[in-house]
Amino acid sequence: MKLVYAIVRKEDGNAVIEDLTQHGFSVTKMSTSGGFLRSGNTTLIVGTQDELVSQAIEVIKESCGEHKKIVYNGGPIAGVDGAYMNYPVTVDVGGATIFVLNVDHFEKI
Ligand code: 2BA
Repeated sequence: MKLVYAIVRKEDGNAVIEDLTQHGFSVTKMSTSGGFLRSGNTTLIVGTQDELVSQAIEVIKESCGEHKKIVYNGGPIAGVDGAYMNYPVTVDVGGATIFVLNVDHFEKI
């Protein structure tokens, strides 16, 4: 058995939990903070059989893997007649840091 630790962005946490649960994985969510940015993130713990680890990682990747997103808050630029408008910018969002650990013993009582 393995324990998968996935550190994801706080805003991605619920979606990843939902996807993992729908695929039959049990998940524990912890509210954590990154040591570098000191801002909140979410750490998910998934205990699963060895042969299902790659599927769990695939689900996490599908749900919150790094991707490009177009946002419209790149800052206002001057428009005609003194009006201001936002312009679209492409940003990288998502991503996860994943650790897979061996489990020596597992039981539910
Ligand atoms: P990521 O490498 O994607 O890491 C995101 C979060 O995952 C980290 O948040 C931390 O909570 C966790 N994490 C990553 N690698 C880990 C490890 N080896 N052991 C334990 N936890 C780990 P933060 O620490 O707030 O880091 C946020 C982002 O800042 C990192 O994104 C990375 O791009 C950058 N970063 C982190 N440490 C850095 C450093 N010493 N120098 C420069 N950039 C750093």
